[in-house]
Amino acid sequence: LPEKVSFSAKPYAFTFPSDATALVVIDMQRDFLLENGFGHIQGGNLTNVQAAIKPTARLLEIWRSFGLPVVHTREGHLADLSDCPSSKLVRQAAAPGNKQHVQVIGDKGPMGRLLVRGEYGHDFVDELQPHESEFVIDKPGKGAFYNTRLMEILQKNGITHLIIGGVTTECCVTTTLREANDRGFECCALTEITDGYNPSYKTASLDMVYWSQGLFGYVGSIDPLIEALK
Ligand code: TIU
Repeated sequence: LPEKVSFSAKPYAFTFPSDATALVVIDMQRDFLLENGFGHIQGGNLTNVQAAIKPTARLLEIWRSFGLPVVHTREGHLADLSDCPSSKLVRQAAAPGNKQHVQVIGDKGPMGRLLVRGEYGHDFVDELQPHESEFVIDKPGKGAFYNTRLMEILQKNGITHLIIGGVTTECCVTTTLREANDRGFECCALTEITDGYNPSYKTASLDMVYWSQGLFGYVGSIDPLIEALK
């Protein structure tokens, strides 16, 4: 690969150093993507988030073929929930009379205890399992920098630029992108490899990233990136 790779994006081309850029895949876990997972139980529509799996696998395959770094994040909590603030637990408690929203973090679902580390539902979907050499960040919050070693790992590996995907756009993806931007990383989200539970939230979230000459970063597409990597 050339020292610098550039591809068209909004608000203008994203240029990244090929030796200092990581692909960050946020929370592609069964609990957010599959039926009877945490997101589904919360009322999330799975159609769009599931559509992000294939393009993510495609980009990962190409990214890996160049030996470039990959970070996978996983949202979840310790078995005793001591790392889950009450604000997060309470928010997701069932409202009286609300049949849809009946289970909270730590409750037992068909894929194990919801968002609890080590449970089947907490792990990545089969198509997007990390490789041995890749980084896995277990995070208790929406943002991947809060209470994790992500900053240390990126710095240690000389990473300055991030290509970002995952679920959900409106929640953990853009929270992480905003955290990264505050910490000095140049960030580009890719439309096809991120999605959420509400199409209008995805659009608004990504629009907010790049408006005002790239307020938080860039938004691009996988095809121009893949073309630029050839
Ligand atoms: N609730 C929701 O939309 N998402 C999360 O809680 N986590 C992530 O976005 N990964």
